[in-house]
Amino acid sequence: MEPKERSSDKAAQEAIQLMADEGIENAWDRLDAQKPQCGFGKQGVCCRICAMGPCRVSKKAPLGVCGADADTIVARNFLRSVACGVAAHSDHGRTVAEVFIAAAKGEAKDYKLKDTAKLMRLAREFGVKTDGRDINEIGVEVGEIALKEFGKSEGHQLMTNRAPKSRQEIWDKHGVRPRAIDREVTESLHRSSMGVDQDYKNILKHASRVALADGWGGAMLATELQDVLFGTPYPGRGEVNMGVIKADEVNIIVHGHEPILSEMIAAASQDPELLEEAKKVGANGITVAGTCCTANELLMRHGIPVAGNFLNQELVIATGAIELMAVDVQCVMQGLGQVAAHYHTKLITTADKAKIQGVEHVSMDETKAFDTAKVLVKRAIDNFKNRGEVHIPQYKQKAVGGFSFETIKYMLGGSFRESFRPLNDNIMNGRIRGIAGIVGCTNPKVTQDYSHTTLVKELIKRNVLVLTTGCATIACGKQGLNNPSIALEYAGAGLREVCETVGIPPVLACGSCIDNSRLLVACSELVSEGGLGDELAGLPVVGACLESIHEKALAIGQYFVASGLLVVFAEE
Ligand code: SF4
Ligand code: MSK
Repeated sequence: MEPKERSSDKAAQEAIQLMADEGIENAWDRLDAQKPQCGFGKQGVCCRICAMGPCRVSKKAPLGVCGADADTIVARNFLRSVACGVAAHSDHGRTVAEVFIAAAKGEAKDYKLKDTAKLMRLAREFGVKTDGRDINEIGVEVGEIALKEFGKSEGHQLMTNRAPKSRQEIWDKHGVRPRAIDREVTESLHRSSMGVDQDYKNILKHASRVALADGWGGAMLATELQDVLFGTPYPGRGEVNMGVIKADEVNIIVHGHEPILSEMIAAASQDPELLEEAKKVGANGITVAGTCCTANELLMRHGIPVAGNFLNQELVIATGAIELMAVDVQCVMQGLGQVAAHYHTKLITTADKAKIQGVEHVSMDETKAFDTAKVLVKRAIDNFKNRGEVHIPQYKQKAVGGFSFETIKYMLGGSFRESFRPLNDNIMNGRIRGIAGIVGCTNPKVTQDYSHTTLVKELIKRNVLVLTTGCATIACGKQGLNNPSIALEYAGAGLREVCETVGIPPVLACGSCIDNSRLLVACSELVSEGGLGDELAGLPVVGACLESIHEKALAIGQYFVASGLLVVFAEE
């Protein structure tokens, strides 16, 4: 397959060709080697959850050994996938909550509670007393309440109270309002084990409940606590695509999801002593760039450049210009090890729960976060001398990121009257025809980025405001769609007029996978602002995930569905 059939990103096409010329495999080559992929697995009708199986149901053998039919097997597989996605996001949230508490207690001295205004809002929401109390004392209590959401023995997820009353009533009526996050994940595994829940409707109902524990639980907590810890994103400029890698500097790629370490690596790269060290080895500076959602987190808060999305992770190493890649959790391909082995790139895992066989591990200890980051940056500097030939595809685009819920509200209404009113009014008067959340991954089964960017262009042309998260955001960024001056050229007259009046681009980069929770809060605000109906289900809002790969994307899709929103989902 030609590089341009594999990716619509010109930088990626160049790197794919480079790897082919050097005989180095990437995800597309491994996909070719896997073909034809299993048809039973694709339809979800293969069950291997007990030792009487694996059972593959077909016309010839329509039931598994236990008697389970196709509906049960498909529903169980789906529930397990959603639960795994929820576990991934929520474990991320739990890690953030632990660091948050440690920061508030002064045990993780390199982290501070930065956005104290947001902390106070959370405190009020959680019923934490604030009068006359020290900010860190409030932080400890807020963090401990957040941490309890994962394993509390009674009550429902606190954040579900943010949804419109009408939606809460629907959840209660159907018994799907989520309890403790861990409980919903555990119950998913129990229900889907052999001989338990064998009514597909009942199984799918629990898929909604566990997914809601993510959207209005684990992921939402992760976003809120990260905002307090690292600052709530505000629009700022950055650059996107492999052209951000600098031939004359030490380059470090941070990849994965949790900003706990990447924030520190970004800070350490500015350390005067380390910059001096870089000079000594002949480099003009230190560039830190991100891939995947770590990139979104850093772009949103610091304008740190983005080197690419999921399918770019192997390609950036093929530039020959990456001294070190530090990875934490989620969406990190094991294939990185063999690609890095062809170059001088030092690949290092940092999360104790996510090691790769044969890859060096440096344990991230939040009590010594900055020191750990400095060690990694120094390793990168020391590796600069080992560089061979460098081929950096010279493509990059300017982008504006940082559209948190708070920012959108502020920009729409202004500092004294921040509100969604102008958005509701412009939807009601027809200038804006609706809102679309374009989210999710990039899958080698389809031409990289093509579906996301084509859909976004078509939507804004038809006056639909677009909000993006995850790798879809980076896909848009690579094609200039997060650059207001380029994106406005594609926008229809009504949308363009509103965007120019308010000062927002027609495509709003809203962050990483966990930040889809920002979209839920925004939808609730559309309802409470009035004029668009009193339920999430009635809103002119759609979510689309067209290049999905990860179980997290299924969890996101399902919590949007269970929140009453229309979702379009595809993986090829
Ligand atoms: Fe087969 Fe039933 Fe066991 Fe699944 S649970 S592997 S369908 S026997
Ligand atoms: S990184 S889950 S490939 S969006 Fe969040 Fe990208 Fe999907 Fe991973």
